Amino acid sequence: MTEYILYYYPYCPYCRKVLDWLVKNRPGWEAEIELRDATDVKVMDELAALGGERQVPCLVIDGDPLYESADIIAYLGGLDPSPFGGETCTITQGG
Ligand SMILES: N[C@@H](CCC(=O)N[C@@H](CS)C(=O)NCC(=O)O)C(=O)O
Repeated sequence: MTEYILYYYPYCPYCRKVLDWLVKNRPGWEAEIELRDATDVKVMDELAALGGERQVPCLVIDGDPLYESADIIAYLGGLDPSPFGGETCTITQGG
């Protein structure tokens, strides 16, 4: 099972692009992707330690960071939609 965490800023246009894509294309995504708001400096520090860059959006896939909104959407678009709303992804808590 794959764990997904999306680091984002609420008002970042690149983050909105990813979130809007999810809303449109992956019903049920909220249950599968944990959101972490990086406007909290502790969360951004966590992302920087994990991924090496202080930039959002960043999708962390089983601990591996994927930066760049276009790359994130391309990655998500290549996934079989069935895990979203299905039962093959971990539902993470917190954030
Ligand atoms: N090319 C990137 C641009 C992302 C970007 O510029 N993100 C800004 C927020 S809108 C950022 O993380 N800035 C660093 C900061 O605020 O510390 C993408 O498409 O994801």
